Amino acid sequence: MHFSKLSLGVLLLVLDCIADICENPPIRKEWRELDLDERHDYIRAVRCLASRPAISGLENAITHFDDFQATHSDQTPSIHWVGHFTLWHRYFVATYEKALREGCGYKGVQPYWNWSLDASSTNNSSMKIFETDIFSAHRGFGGNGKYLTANATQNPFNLTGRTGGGCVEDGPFAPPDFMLAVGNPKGQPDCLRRDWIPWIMNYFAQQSLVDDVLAQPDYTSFARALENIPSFSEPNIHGGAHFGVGGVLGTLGNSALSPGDPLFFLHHCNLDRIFWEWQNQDLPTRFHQVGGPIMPLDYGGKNVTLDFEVNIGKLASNTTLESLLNTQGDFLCYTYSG
Ligand SMILES: [Cu+2]
Repeated sequence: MHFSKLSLGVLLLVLDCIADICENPPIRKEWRELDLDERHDYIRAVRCLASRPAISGLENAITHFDDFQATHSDQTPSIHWVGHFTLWHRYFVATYEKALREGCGYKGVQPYWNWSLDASSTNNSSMKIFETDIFSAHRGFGGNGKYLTANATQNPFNLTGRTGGGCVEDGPFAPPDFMLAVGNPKGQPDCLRRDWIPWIMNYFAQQSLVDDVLAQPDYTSFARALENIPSFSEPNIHGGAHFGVGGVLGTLGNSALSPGDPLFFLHHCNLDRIFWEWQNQDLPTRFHQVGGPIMPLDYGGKNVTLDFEVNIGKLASNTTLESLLNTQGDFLCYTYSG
């Protein structure tokens, strides 16, 4: 009798575990694969997130959308040019997607922007990359800001070819409806800004550069190729949308505050899709492989391991790198359309 009770308990436990396994993963899609209603529902949910109260307790965070910007800002020095860069951002985007679903009734998936589809491989100064639906006022996230001059302090890398810097003036994220409190003096939120730089966008978003990253033989070299060096003398696919869209004065070009532009999540979702595609070339190995430095750019120093813990503050619980490797495991549950 006692034995059978125990067996029943074990059986229920096993059934419970099976129920947790990701059976029908939501399929994340490219922005253009979403129909107009799906796009508007995503935008509605992002705006809803920006109307819900903050939970992070971080400085100047007023809304739950702010929480994400503030959490990234808080950790900026320890999550870039490190071995956990890809997995930290994977967790961050998945948590944002969850917040849209659970906090704002979003029924769809986290979309990505495959910028390689829009990049010109023959003309770096082409503006065509900015004519894509992503920047449409009605079918996307609105366009560029007005041109503003930038002084040497604002533009330490002396980036050329800037075209904006002012507030995004059209679409769903224009002021005064959508304002950013984090990183600005208390009580003085600023608008979302964009500062398109065509040559960076076209050059860094090339499919050939993505292919080079995908050809890397192991996690450490993959992660390093994705971020490359903190300089504009060599291209890197991570920097493409950051500095091609955000430029010098734009939100997405500010390394700490970049998640203030809702496009951050479509850009990083695309990088995650590239990571997923790379993993899919050899899943048995790449579900169990991490590497790269714990400290930024410290390639001779201590490396991250599978049990290395990442945290995204109060947005979600701490977790290990290992738990984040499988997008269809018992921790994360999603896949990509291609
Ligand atoms: Cu980041």
